[in-house]
Amino acid sequence: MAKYDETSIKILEGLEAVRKRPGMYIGSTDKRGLHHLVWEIVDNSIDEVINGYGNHIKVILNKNGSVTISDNGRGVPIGMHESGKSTPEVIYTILHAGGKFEEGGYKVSGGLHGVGASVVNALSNYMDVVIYKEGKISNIRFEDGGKVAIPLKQVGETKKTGTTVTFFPNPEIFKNCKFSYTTICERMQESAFLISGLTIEVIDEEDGRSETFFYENGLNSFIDYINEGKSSLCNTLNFNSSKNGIEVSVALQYTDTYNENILSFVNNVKTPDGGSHEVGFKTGITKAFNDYAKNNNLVKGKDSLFEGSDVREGLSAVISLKIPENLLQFEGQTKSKLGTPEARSITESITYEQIKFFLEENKEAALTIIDKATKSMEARAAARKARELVRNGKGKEKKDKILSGKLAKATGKNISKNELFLVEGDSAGGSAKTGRDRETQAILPLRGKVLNCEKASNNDIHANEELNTLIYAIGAGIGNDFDPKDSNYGKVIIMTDADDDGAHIQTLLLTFFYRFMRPLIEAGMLYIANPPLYALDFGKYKEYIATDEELEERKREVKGTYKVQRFKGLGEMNSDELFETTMNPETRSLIKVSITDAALAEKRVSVLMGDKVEPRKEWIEENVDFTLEDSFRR
Ligand code: 1YM
Repeated sequence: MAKYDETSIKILEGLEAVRKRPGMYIGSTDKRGLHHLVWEIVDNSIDEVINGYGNHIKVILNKNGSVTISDNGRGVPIGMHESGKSTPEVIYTILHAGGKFEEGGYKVSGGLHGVGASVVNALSNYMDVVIYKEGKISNIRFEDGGKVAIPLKQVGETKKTGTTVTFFPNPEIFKNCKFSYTTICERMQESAFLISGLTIEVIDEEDGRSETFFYENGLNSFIDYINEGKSSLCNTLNFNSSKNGIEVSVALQYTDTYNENILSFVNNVKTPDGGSHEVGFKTGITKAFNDYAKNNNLVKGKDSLFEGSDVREGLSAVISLKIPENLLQFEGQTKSKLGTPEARSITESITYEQIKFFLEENKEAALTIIDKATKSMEARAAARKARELVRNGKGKEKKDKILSGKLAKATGKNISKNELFLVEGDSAGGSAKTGRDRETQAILPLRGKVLNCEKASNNDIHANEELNTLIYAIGAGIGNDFDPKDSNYGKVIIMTDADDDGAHIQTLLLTFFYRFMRPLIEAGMLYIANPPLYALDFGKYKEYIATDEELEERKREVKGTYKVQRFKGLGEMNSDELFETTMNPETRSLIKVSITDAALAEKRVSVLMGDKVEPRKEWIEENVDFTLEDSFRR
């Protein structure tokens, strides 16, 4: 018995360590860390499916803020563990417990943290586990970060098998405990793409939304989804290979767009920062195209070799690897980049062989893609010449001419403090020019609609006056040459009306920045201004209000007489008002644009550029990270 107490104390100490340093186990305690809890539990269900048991996973966001995950696998083992505790108690309370509890199990999914269900338990107010197995329904409940509240007991009979886990995250640990339906759907959809035949349901009990993901054709379905609405240049190409226990599966297709879209996964978990498998894939493609072009006299001379980016224009690809645990290596702070060196060589050789074979067998598609790559190569050369001109001072005249009369420059020389406002319309542009802080704030009014960059090439961009002005004003190049360190401004701020038109212009600009100046977003230098929607006019002074909810709240609180003024556009504010509410660093609130996940953003940009207003609004709400710089408006 004494031994039992000792191990119990050790376990509680273990879970206590998780609570003290949650970041060590789940990366962070922000939105990302919160969702990590869900992935940990879902990964156990996915492992079960991959091992051949079950085909259905359900994720329910409950009304009270807890989340329930269930599967129809074998059910967590319910026997006694050698320690004298029930197996579920061991699984959910001992750190790093997992894997082989009965014969034949082996962990395939996860692998990034792989810390398991006990960490989720440690970081939850309660966790409730229901197991359907051996004809019985069994239940165990933990409270207060993993203390057994109700030991494992039978609560009924059943013919089903499976596991259901419900947990409520600890609000003292997580800054924000609200799960995002969209984030969960996105990840679950990805898992459904990667595991053909698996059905995943996501249900939001709060507002009744639900989604079911099921794909029969795995990676091919994934490519269809990514390329939805785009014109393809060839059928989806599909190949697999395995060597030394590493399995590689790839699906790819070219479209007539100009962007590259490569998604990679290891053991069913996304590797957003790529790594050795992506490097191998890219090298293989570049080699295959160059060899094919040389052998068929499609490029001349040693100087006109394709660069990688040339042969990836318009390419969508999904790369999925299965790597045994002993060969898994990850790099980077978030462990989101594959390091395993063997993954590179095997992915490179299979990609090279398959692409070369594909090009030889599909002459027409090959010529179309080679033609596209050749144009990209030529555009690269042209861009280099243009840059050299500017660098040698010859292009300066053109640049000054383009900017003159449009850009109101900031007088201050401290670039990191300087801000560029991109303002919708000449009238608001005028107010902004008058009201601004001349030392640090520059104004560039945008006339009319910005070019839709979703399908624009570098040449189209350079031919567009509006975007040219913007590129010159920022002064840090474009595309592969863009370097945020060269930016003339520390912040670039999009300032549009708070209506549908404004949202559209915002989207067009975000698309442009996403496609052609992505490092600016990654460096946290792109912002959206947040003009007020209303003012309460008390006669002597005005109070500005950002949202409809806030307006309702203030109406209830405020006594006395006032008029409600609704701002339809920036133009309705005079220059002082515009400065005070939207531009003054002391009083404004800015929204920092952040792309946590470039691949999803890519899909969203496609969604955004469609005609539907609703998904666009939802995108802006969900994606533009609402980290308000100044926490509230005065
Ligand atoms: C909603 C979460 O955990 N399902 C699940 C988990 C396990 C098993 C089946 C299972 C595994 C094995 C044998 C085996 C287990 N997970 C763990 C650990 N759903 C969910 N379904 N029999 C059943 O691996 O041999 C241990 S068992 F530790 F990873 F959590």
